[in-house]
Amino acid sequence: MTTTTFDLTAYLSDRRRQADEALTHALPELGPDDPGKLKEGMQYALLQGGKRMRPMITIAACEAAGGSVAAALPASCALEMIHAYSLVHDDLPAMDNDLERRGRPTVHVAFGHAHAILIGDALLTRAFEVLGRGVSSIPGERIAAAMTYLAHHAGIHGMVGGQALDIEHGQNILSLELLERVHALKTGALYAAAGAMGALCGGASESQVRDLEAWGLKFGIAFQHADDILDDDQQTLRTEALARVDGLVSECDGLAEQFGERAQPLRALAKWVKDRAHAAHAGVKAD
Ligand code: GRG
Repeated sequence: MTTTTFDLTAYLSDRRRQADEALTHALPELGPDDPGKLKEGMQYALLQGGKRMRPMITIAACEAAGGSVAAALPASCALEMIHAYSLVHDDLPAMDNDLERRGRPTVHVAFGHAHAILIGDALLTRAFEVLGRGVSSIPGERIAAAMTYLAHHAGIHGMVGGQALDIEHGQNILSLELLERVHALKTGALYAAAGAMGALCGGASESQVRDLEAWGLKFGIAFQHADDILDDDQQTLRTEALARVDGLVSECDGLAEQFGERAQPLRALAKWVKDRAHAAHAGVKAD
């Protein structure tokens, strides 16, 4: 198909600004009534940095389906809140025991261990509240379906299950198949939710929702392979992983074809992941 030049940098900058603004309003307001400084902790975990890739995919999927940015914002916020909660819990001493994230002390270092658990819990539950409130233009049954996709992909059959699999295997992953199973659950699942929820909010048909869910899953796996190559993780599988990125991105493009010009952001995002993986493999530091 013919494509006009698409400025991904300008697109991301505009959509990130809108997602950031929506995230600010999606949190409980700060005030004197904040036992344990949980509200402050939620802001700390959610509003300081991060690439906002999951909201970007939610918005791009919604636009591919013919919807507006505004229609995708509640789902985008919900997803980013779940991502933020997962990072807070992942950094805890019982998990990765990380002291810094995004250049600052991790939440449990800044707020204490018990409160970090509660801040994660509060973000997780607030996500469903924000999604449930939705926007008036989206029918309730679509919001309910989006919630089901989100719970499915964030839970035992998605990110939480992937984290458990990762803990079980640790650094001893020698097959690409197992590595991809971990990536699909731990990282891909939230991107699959982004594709499906964006599609639902954009008014997509059932088959389009499934296709954009599949797009998100493949994108997420490719994103994690690219991250591994960039961080020099899983060194023995590096070259195989690069070939998989190419394959996954081309499958993404196949799925996006039906959406024509409206899928330009999705195509540009998939290309960005591919370029990132190739640059990292060649030893060039990407953003
Ligand atoms: C604790 C239930 C639970 C899950 C934890 C998030 C996670 C699952 C683990 C963190 C370690 C890791 C490498 C996970 C893969 C997902 C991932 C790439 C997280 C980082 O996402 P980015 O790059 O981060 O989008 P930013 O900071 O840009 O938001």
